[in-house]
Amino acid sequence: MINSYDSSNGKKLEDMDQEMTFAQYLTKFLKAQGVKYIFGVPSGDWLSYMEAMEDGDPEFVLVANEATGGFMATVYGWLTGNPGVCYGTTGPGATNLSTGVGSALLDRAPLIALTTEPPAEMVGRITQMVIDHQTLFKPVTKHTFSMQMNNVEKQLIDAVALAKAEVPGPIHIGLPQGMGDMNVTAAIPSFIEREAISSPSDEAISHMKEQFISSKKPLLAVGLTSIRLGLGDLIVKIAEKFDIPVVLTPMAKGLIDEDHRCYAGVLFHALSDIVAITNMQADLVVGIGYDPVEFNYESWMPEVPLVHIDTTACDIDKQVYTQILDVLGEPKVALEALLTLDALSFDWDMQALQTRREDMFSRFEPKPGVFGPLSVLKILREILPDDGILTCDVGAHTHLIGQAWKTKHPYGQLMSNGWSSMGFGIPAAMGAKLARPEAPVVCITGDGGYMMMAGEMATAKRIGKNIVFIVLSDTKLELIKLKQLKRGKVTEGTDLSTEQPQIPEYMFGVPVLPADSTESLKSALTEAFASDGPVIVQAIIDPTEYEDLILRKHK
Ligand SMILES: Cc1ncc(C[n+]2csc(CCOP(=O)(O)OP(=O)(O)O)c2C)c(N)n1
Ligand SMILES: [Mg+2]
Repeated sequence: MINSYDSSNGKKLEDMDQEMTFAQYLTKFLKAQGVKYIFGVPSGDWLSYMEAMEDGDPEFVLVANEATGGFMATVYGWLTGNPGVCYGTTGPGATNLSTGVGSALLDRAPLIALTTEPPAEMVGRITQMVIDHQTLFKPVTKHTFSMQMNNVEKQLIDAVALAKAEVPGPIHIGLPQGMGDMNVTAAIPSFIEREAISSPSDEAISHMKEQFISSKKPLLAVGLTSIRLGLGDLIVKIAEKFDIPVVLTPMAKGLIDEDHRCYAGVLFHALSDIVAITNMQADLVVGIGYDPVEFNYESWMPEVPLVHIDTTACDIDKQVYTQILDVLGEPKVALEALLTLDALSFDWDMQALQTRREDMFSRFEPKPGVFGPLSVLKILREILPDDGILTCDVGAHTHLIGQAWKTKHPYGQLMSNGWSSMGFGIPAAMGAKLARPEAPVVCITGDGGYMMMAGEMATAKRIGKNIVFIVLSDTKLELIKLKQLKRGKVTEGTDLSTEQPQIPEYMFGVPVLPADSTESLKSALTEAFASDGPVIVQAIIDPTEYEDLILRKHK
């Protein structure tokens, strides 16, 4: 519970308690926590908070739909480690916001969601815009509460500490109507550090070593906790020292090079059946920061023992998987302990692994004469610098990107594979650009996801920075269409239009460059990345490549 956090974390910045309005207090408090932006759509009650932000620190970023505010705050939270902050007004503002806030829950980001809450006496009565925000946010947050006027400092310190603590997630704070203008007397705390993670027990470490030593074919399965806790170097060292394969979840891409001799592929996405050949040979799985929110262990793991190195206990069907060792606590301690073992000789055929890897990537080479998603990925990879960030949406294209895209650094590829909401990619690119202004940022979205978020082109225009949005225009909700095909029954509801839509020159002031061939895409992307502002590249693609590559077996 929230009360268990110690308010002495976050010492007073300014010794003296000061009197000011709550709106002024909240904005000063957030600034001291490294919060540079609040994403949302305003309301009458929010005006006092915007007045308090007049010096632009933090800055209010107006979006077209509050869901975008939640997605941008999620990505901002990932990339900075500080809570991303978003706002929505009473009722419909809050429901829109909740779609983005769910991403912070299931994609694991520290986030503070603010809403203007109706007065307590009106909840349950029939009144314009009024619903119960506490009930609304309960299933999409780590914690939700209504702000009280007494001891505001402790309430906010606890909220930030809880948002950042393992596993990070969203906290919803309902701001009672009219609170912004009320006076409070409180001090501004300094930066609140993430709560330290305790070390795993000696007993768990020694059992882990025993299991590792006695296995013949251990497999490292790496998930998104490893990105958050910066475990990449240690994981690569272990893989190299013992010459063992590594599989990743989609959100862990970037932790090990796709050309590394120990790399076995990404779970769940394209050509997962090739990755499964490696998985099914393992006689021990060592999950490292493996968060099953992306893909449950039992969906791909052979029935062998599991060592789960993470900050939280393993979630798996314990009737089927009976030999599970949780090594809970700071994963670095467990990984360093593995590295102290003498070099061991395992039974993996690393030559065969290389052949499988090469075979997999050769199948991502575009076929001559076809301009499909594979050509888009190939050309973009040639053009995007290594420090670039690619965000993507949710659809058939995500399954391809997850496996085919070569990711040059952690957080180099951003996707929502826990919440998996269409509409994520465009806001994610804007959040990434604000968090990392020096990095080139590009988004790939399907046309269905683009339709959900087209109004955000106005947001991108206002932000004014160079972001390239590639829309894969295949006139279909292709992922669902492929699922229809698999069932042998194509029914209605997946054709977005009967023909390619006319491409406008501008979308809310953002130029749109069409591309329907390798050459036109190359020149459109070159022009787009050279621009000072946002640019849309609308790629008219043939989607037939997906059919052979995605929705394959995992076991
Ligand atoms: C908000 C939301 N609604 C519906 C879905 C289910 N869904 C997953 S992928 C998809 C189709 C996406 O189509 P598009 O954006 O065109 O991408 P494509 O599959 O064509 O690459 C749908 C409807 C979802 N994940 N999220
Ligand atoms: Mg589509």
